Amino acid sequence: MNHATFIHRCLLLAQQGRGKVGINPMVGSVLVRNDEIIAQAHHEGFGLPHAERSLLESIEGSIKPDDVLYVNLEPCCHQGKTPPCTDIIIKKGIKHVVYGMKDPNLEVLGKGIEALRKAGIDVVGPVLPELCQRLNRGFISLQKNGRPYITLKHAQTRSGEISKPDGSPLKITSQEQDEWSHSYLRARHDAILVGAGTVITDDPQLTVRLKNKNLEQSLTLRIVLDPNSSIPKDAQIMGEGTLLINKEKKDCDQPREHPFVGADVIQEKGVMAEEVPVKNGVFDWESLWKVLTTPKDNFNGITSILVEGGAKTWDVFKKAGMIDEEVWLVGK
Ligand code: AOF
Ligand code: ZN
Repeated sequence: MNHATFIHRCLLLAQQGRGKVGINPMVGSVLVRNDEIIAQAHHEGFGLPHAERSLLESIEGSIKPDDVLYVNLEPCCHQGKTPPCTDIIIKKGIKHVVYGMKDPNLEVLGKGIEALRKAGIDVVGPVLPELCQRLNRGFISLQKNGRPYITLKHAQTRSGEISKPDGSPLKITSQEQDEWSHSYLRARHDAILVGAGTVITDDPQLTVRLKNKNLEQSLTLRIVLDPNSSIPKDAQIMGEGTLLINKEKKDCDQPREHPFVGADVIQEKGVMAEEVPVKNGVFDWESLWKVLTTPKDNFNGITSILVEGGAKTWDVFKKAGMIDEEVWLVGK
């Protein structure tokens, strides 16, 4: 029996939850009998049943003593919005569980495994922990650091330019590089973040455009740090799936309508807007993370951000040490 093959399969399933699970982890699970997958499921969305529960509830026949349940994250043993997975695993008579990584959530961490072992279940793992951790780096970051995982993406020419001398946009990257960054950067983060300056000069769409149409997913949130509500209301980015972060009204030097675009436009275009206090000239990080990781209405929160610029925004993140990974795309 090759455990790694089946954990791989769990990871593929888990990814289908990207952009839907909010601040929860992406989790996939398969049930294996005689080396063959006989059932599979993934965590389909925030507040919805967990992968293992979905899988076990879909099984009609009885569980056999040699059946093995695979899951890329340690099964939970706590009551959250959904009941503990360990309960249904035990109740259904599963005797073998293989997991990919421990759950960093302190309510679970190791206790899920313990509960299963206590019930006489043979538990094997971690299997492929690095790959499992890579997929759920956002969830891990949120659990451990209280903030999303942050990747900075830079693009510059070989001689170091990021725009034309007059500040107007410069095409830096090749089509191949663009395809790579859509598939490997934009599609693998919950949100893409830019500063207001980038929206004003470049008017970007910030959507995920994938060559393989089967992989198309447009659930990536677009965040604009727009303290002074200065982006034009007809910017391409003004639409559903965009969140504007504005200064609090009391921090504004001049009285003005707030947010600038007006509640009517926000509603008409389906844009979300939140106010975050400013401290020492930048948004207060803790308040920003709270807004981005607290589910509210239709927003389930995010756990990873791709910071696309511009230079001022990169600087603010770097100076504050709010950075986990940096990618440089160097054009001609
Ligand atoms: C699993 N399988 O598919 C997921 C797990 O509020 P709840 O009930 O959705 O619980 C969320 C927590 O449960 C989350 O923080 C993480 O610790 C675990 N997620 N566990 O066994 C799953 N999504
Ligand atoms: Zn669970």
